[in-house]
Amino acid sequence: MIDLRSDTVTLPSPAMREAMYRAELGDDVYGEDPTVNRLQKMAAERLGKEAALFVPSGTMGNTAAVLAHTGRGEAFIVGDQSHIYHHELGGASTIGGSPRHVVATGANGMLDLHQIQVGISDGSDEHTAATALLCIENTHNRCGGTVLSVTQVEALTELAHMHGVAVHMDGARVFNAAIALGVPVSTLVRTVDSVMFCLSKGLSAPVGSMLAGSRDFIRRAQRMRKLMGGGMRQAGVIAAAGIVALEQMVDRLAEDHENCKQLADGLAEYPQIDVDAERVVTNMVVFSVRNSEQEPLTEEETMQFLAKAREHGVLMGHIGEGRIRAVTHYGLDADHIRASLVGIRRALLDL
Ligand code: TLP
Repeated sequence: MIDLRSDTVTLPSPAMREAMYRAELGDDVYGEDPTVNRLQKMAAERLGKEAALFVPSGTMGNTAAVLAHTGRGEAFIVGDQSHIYHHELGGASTIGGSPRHVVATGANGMLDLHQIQVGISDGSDEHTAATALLCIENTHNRCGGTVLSVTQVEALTELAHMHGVAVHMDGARVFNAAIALGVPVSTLVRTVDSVMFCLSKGLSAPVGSMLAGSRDFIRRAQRMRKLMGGGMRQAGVIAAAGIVALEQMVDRLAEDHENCKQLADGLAEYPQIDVDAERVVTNMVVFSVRNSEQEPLTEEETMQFLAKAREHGVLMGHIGEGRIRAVTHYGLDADHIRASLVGIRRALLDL
């Protein structure tokens, strides 16, 4: 079975398992786990931020960030296709009491600057919650792993900062973005106030994400992590895999990107598949399928197609509105991609 549902399905490398076994441990709630401390220092340095915090998941990292940036009743701006808006249960609003102001997401994951400008409130109108934060996403998941360039990130942060609004980047896959752009990750996140990235996606660690920002921000975020029950004890046993992820798994993301390009180019050759292979720059491809009469599949038919693909050995995910997502990752090579294309072709013939 070739699992293209997500890069979250990656299993730890042998070096990670070895490092986990040997990890020096302590109680991290006392700040005494040497492995967690090392990972946090490493992540902060890598991102060019003052401090970093190890959190159990990307969702908790994003939620802690929003809570740390916004007070109760202060709003944050978020894209309508973002993970924070779509897939995190509205956590920051539910837990922290921060209303969301939603703006449109462009096809490449960029948010409309004009809509942001109009959406920012300074609180002088008693009817409107004052805006404290803008959330951006890079790479952009629902847009198909698209990348915001350094210039785009700078334009967003410049606008927000002009109005005294902080910027948080959901950089679950920010290393994929940096590799695709060919820039150091620290350059890409230089102007944002905080960034979350996941160790447990393309970087292949079994658990964990990092949140980075100023020392003062991380102190507040640490309290929010505790509030959500995310204070972990001998967490070095999982942080050890995170250290290996940062040391050994970043540069190889380029292979995932090449494999995804190969997959997208192959899909583009199938007349029943609608895909913009040009847009594939990282490890995701989003496409939709037409039936033999060239009509778009209904939701139900899309699910049937996915079930057929599964029968032919390929697992992929439905992300709504007939769109299918395939993600390349550690453990898959060019042969797996060729085999996936064969499986998908067979599933199309079964339609
Ligand atoms: N994304 C998962 C699913 O939740 C959709 C996936 O398979 O891609 N930000 C972004 C941009 C993400 O894609 C994800 C996970 C998260 C945050 C949350 O990370 P976790 O799953 O660690 O809470």
